[in-house]
Amino acid sequence: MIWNKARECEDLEKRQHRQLADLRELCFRVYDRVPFYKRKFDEAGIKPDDIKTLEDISKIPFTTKDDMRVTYPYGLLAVDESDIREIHTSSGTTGTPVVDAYTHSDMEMWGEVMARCLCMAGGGKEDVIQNAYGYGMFTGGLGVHYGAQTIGANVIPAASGNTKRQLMLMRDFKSTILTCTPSYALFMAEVAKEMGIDFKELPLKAGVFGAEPWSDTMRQEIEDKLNLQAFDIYGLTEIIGPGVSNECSEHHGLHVNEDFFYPEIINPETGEVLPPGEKGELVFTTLSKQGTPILRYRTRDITWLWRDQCSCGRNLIKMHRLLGRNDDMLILRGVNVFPSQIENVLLRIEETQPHYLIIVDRGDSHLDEVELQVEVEESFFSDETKALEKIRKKIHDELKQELGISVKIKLVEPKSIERSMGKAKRVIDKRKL
Ligand code: DLL
Repeated sequence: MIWNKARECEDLEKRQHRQLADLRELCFRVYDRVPFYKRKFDEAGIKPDDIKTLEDISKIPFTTKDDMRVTYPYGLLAVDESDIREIHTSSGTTGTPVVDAYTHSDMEMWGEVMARCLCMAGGGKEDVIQNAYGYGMFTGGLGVHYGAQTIGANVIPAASGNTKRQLMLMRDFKSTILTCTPSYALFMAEVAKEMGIDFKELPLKAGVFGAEPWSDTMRQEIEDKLNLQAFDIYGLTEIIGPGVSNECSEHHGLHVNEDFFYPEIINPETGEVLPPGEKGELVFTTLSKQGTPILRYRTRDITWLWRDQCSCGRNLIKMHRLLGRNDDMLILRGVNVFPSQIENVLLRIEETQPHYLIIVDRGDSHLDEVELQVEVEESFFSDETKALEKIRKKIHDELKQELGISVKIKLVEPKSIERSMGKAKRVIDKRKL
C-alpha cells in the first residue's frame, strides 16, 4: 500500500512546481523572521526573490551543525514560542545540543512522513508495531510512534532496553513490525535464543531499522535470525528525526520524502552541487517546516541520489543506503559521539594525558563495545592498583556524564600510544558496518 499516492507518485513536473513555490515561500519567511538567515542572505548578497528556479537553491549559503549549536536554544525559531508543541534535541551528549522545534503543522507532517515510511515496510491498520527506539529527547521513539498512530496501527511503546520484557511483549501481543536500531535487533535475537524463543513461531513480518550505520551483510543476518524483512530508515534531528527516507519492498535505495525535504548532493570540498548518480555529501532543505526551518543543512552523510520508476509505484527520488560520514562523528549504541568530546574530558582530568585511542567493536552481544585506551600522566603512573583503579573510575564516570554511555577504560603507560606526525589516528572501528 502507498500511504499518500497523490504525493508519492505525483507527476514530476507538478512536484517540482510545488517544491519551487515552497522554497520561495520559505526564503521570504526565514528572511523576515530569523535574523540568522537574514544575515546569511545579506552576507551572500542575495534576496529571497533571487530564488526563481530550483537550481537557484545553490545561491543560498549552507547551514552547519555549528550554526545550529551557536543559535541554541531558540535562535533558529521562525514562529512564536507559544506556537511550539514539542521539542527534540540531538542524542546523547550534554554538550550544546541541536534543537528541533515542531509546531502543530510540523507534528502533522512528521506523522505523515513516518506513516509513508511504515507503509513502505508493509505496515497498515492491522499491524502491531513494537517500537523499541528510545523515547525522550531522541527523535526515534516518538517519531515512529506518531507514524504508527497516523496509519492507525496498534503501537507498543516498548522503548529500548529491558530485552526480556521486550521479547515477552513481542510474543504475547503478537507484534508484526519491529522498529529499533539494527544492532539492537541482533541483540534481541541473542536474548531470544537464551530464552528459548523461536522467531519462526512469532508473527513478526518486518523490521524498520536505522539511526546508525549498517550494511547488507548485517541485513542478511537480521533477516535470517529474526525471520522478517528488514527495511532501512533514515533521518536526523536537524531535519525532522526519522522519516526523511525509507526503503520500499524493492530494497533498492531509500525513497526520500522530497516534497518536504529537498535533497542535494554536494562536493564536500568545494560545496559544488553534483548531478544525480555522483557520490557526495547529502544536504537538505526543509521546504515546509514551520518551527525550525533549515536551509541547505550539511548532514555530513555520504551517499548518492537517483531517480527511477520504482516497481513499488513511487517516483520519489532515491538515496543509496549511507556510505559513511565525512566528519569523525561516531554513532555508538545510537548515541552521536565526537572524539573531541572524549578529548575534552581527558583534558579536564589532571592524572591523564590527552593521548588516547578509541577502539569500537561489536562483541558477541552485537552491541557496540567501546574501549578507551588512555595514557596516565608520568607522575601519577604507579604500580599501585588501587590508585590506578581510582583514576580509571574517575575517567569512566566523567565520560558517562558527558556522553551518556559507558566506556571501558584501559589505562596504559605514558608514551605507549603511537604518536602521529600528521592527523592523529584516534579511532579504530572494528565494526563491520
Ligand atoms: O538517528 C533519527 C532516526 C531515528 C533515524 C530512528 C532513523 C531511525 P540523530 O540522532 O540526529 O537522528 O542522528 C542522525 O544518524 O546523520 C546519520 O549519520 C545516522 N543515521 C540515521 N539513520 C541512519 C541509517 C536519528 N539508516 C545521524 N543508516 C545521521 C546509517 C543513519 N546512518
